[in-house]
Amino acid sequence: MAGAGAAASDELKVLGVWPSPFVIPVRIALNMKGLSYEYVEEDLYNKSLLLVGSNPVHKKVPVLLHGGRAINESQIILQYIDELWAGTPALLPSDPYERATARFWAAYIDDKVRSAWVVMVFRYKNKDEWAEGVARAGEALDTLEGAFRDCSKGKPFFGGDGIGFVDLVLGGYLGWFGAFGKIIGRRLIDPAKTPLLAAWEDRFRAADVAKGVVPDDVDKVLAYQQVLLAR
Ligand SMILES: N[C@@H](CCC(=O)N[C@@H](CS)C(=O)NCC(=O)O)C(=O)O
Ligand SMILES: *[C@@H]1O[C@H](CO)[C@@H](O)[C@H](O)[C@H]1NC(C)=O
Ligand SMILES: *[C@@H]1O[C@H](CO)[C@@H](O)[C@H](O)[C@H]1NC(C)=O
Repeated sequence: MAGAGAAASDELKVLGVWPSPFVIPVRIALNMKGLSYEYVEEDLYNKSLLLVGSNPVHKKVPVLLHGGRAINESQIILQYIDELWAGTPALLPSDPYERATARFWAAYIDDKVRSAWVVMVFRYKNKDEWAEGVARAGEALDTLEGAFRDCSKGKPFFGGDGIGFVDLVLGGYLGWFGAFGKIIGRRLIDPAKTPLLAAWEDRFRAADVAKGVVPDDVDKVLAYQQVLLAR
């Protein structure tokens, strides 16, 4: 790697917390690109000096450290990775219109799914508000069922044959969706209502690059939620 934008070394480090829907996509993207990286688990209630020093404005994870330089914000990190390690597998399509479409749906997820997730995680003790969060997630997932039909064109992922940008952004939530599924007694991505997305969920979870990154221990996620609620 050369040029003015090049990092001083190729060392990669991810600062994260294991159930974070924003950290998980970054780790899977690095796996997809075949890049090895050091993963540093943060305690969000006692942040490391490295995190505070790397992202002093937000002090949020994920942060990708590449040769000691910080890149912040999950979707920006995904684009950085895709631009720097261009080529196969690509996270974003090469066609500008298709790239715009992928960014549109990623932004939609970051708006509608994230806000419903925040309610489902943090308003758990207010049953009315919580049910409203589940309903709002359902509405967003209905919309995403149509997006999946259009984007995938009959292929397994939003990105086509392989996992892409939109898959990663939505896939980051699957650990939490599993936990909410245990609470509501059915899958949050309901196969009866959104069969394409339900089948997509199964494929995403089964991908080698997602193994060990997407949490599959529902009780561990629910225990983490209790820690968050206790603070
Ligand atoms: N927009 C950010 C959101 C990141 C975010 O909210 N991270 C949470 C963990 S899930 C965090 O670090 N929270 C710590 C804090 O707000 O103090 C992204 O996409 O990276
Ligand atoms: C906070 O983290 C530091 C190391 O980063 C550790 O030495 C200290 O014991 C931690 N404090 C608490 C209250 O967990
Ligand atoms: C990362 O965040 C810090 C502030 O927290 C900012 O100064 C820096 O420019 C950001 N860098 C990137 C590449 O996101």
